[in-house]
Amino acid sequence: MTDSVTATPSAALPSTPRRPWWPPALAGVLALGLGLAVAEVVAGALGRAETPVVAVGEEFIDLTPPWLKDFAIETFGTHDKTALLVGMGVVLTVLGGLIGLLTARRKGAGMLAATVLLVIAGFAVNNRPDTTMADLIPTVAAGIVALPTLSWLVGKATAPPPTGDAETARGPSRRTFLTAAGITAGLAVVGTGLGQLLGARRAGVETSRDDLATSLDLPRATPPDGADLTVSGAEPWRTPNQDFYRIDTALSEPLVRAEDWTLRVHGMVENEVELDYDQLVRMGLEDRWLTLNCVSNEVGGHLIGNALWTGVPIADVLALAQPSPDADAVRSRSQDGWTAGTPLDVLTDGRDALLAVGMNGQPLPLAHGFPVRMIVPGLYGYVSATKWVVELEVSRFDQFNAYWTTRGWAERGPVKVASRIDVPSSQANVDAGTVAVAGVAWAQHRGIDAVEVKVDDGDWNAARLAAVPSTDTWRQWVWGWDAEPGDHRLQVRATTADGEVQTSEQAPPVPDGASGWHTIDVTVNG
Ligand SMILES: Nc1nc2c(c(=O)[nH]1)N[C@H]1C(S)=C(S)[C@@H](COP(=O)(O)O)O[C@H]1N2
Ligand SMILES: [Mo]
Repeated sequence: MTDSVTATPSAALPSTPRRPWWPPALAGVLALGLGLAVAEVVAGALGRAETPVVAVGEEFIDLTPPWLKDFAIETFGTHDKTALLVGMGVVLTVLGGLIGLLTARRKGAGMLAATVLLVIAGFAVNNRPDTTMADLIPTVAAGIVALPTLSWLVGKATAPPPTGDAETARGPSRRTFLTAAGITAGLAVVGTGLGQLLGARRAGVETSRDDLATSLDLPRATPPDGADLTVSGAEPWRTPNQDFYRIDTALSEPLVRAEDWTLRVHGMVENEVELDYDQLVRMGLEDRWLTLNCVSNEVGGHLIGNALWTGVPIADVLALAQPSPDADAVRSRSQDGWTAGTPLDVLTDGRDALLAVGMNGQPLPLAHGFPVRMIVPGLYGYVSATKWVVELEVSRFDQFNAYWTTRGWAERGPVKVASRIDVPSSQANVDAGTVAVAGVAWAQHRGIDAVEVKVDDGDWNAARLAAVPSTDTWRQWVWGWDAEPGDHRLQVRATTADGEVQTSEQAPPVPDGASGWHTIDVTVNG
């Protein structure tokens, strides 16, 4: 068989021309380019900033050693970012070309190389501060488009001539490839343009926020004296914005510029009111330390944070509208249609329930409800802390359901008294001797009067409490444990200022918040 083939006189076939290298290389470049363009479109549509290209670029900037950064800034000045993007373009072109060539020789290997490249980009996205799983969607979309395109286009680039005629190297199959390549390139260009356009919306909101950072004159968010015990390993009393837990149903953050924002107050009111951002802010801003927590927080969990919020009392805004005496609830609605039902009396009983515009001395971050959100001390977030709020409807609880109350969660959501051990950490090994046991306790708007720690089956020991500016924040505590070698169990419980001792009864988060004592096991080395 082999013999007969090799024996075929070469004169019987036209000498097979060496296939040119560039079509599969071009196919690789275009497939990668289209994938990245799709990522731009998807990121733009979702309002996500982290496209694979942006994330890899940012990781590169972060990983650049200082000498190279200095060199780049010296050489390219303010064009250093452009230089980086051009450099990335060159690298991506070369990589795309190599992947195309590899795919032409060994398809599996080429596809694998392309996948590896996208996985690396995925890691870069994931590594950026502030990203969530949703930020990976553009990169995944890039893969879904780039891989089949690569296979298809390389196939066209390497398709054998339909006849043995050498001329066909320039014949129909080459033309088919060039058409396919042209279409891919066209789509990539259109996609990139569309992505830029969509991304501009987010950029507009970020600009709006940046402008407020200077014009709002927000306070410096320095914790009050004595509030932070600064025990090593414990969570700081003030939660930095980038560490503040984020919970919402929005796949992409609603994008609302402060200039475009309005709040409508209506329903069972004497006067319907509509306020824009400037009108709201001119009503007078107040700064309040408030602790916000999620009803889904498990005992010992971290869906809780404490920040300095700047905003206008909700009661002042409601007073403009004059709620009817028959009303007992306010249904708030976000720009993306999420709703919460809050007791009207809670909003008007004098507590610091705010329409917040600032968080820790910054305009609200987009993820935390820019430009305006609600925050109500003493209630879980799901019944009170509406982000991107645009509407307050004064109503009655028997006349509506809110987002989570139609899904099995309680209609009212007062915060349950709770406490947490931060140090030592669960399963820690510590040395015998005096060990600082420390953590936080909270019962917003009632206040914490005592925290006690129990070791194994011993007595309750009173912890020392840190200072707090009001009853509306969590309170740090510390207790010096004379730790003896062996395995031990630590438990904590808090008592509110109005005398409620935290129950040991364990309840899951559904329907109205978890309860039970935070319990950890530690080993004391002999
Ligand atoms: N628009 C909107 N606001 C929302 C939510 C949401 O899904 N959409 N979730 C609420 C819940 S359940 C909580 S616990 C808090 C969390 O606020 P944070 O993400 O700023 O920590 O926001 C509340 N406000
Ligand atoms: Mo929540």
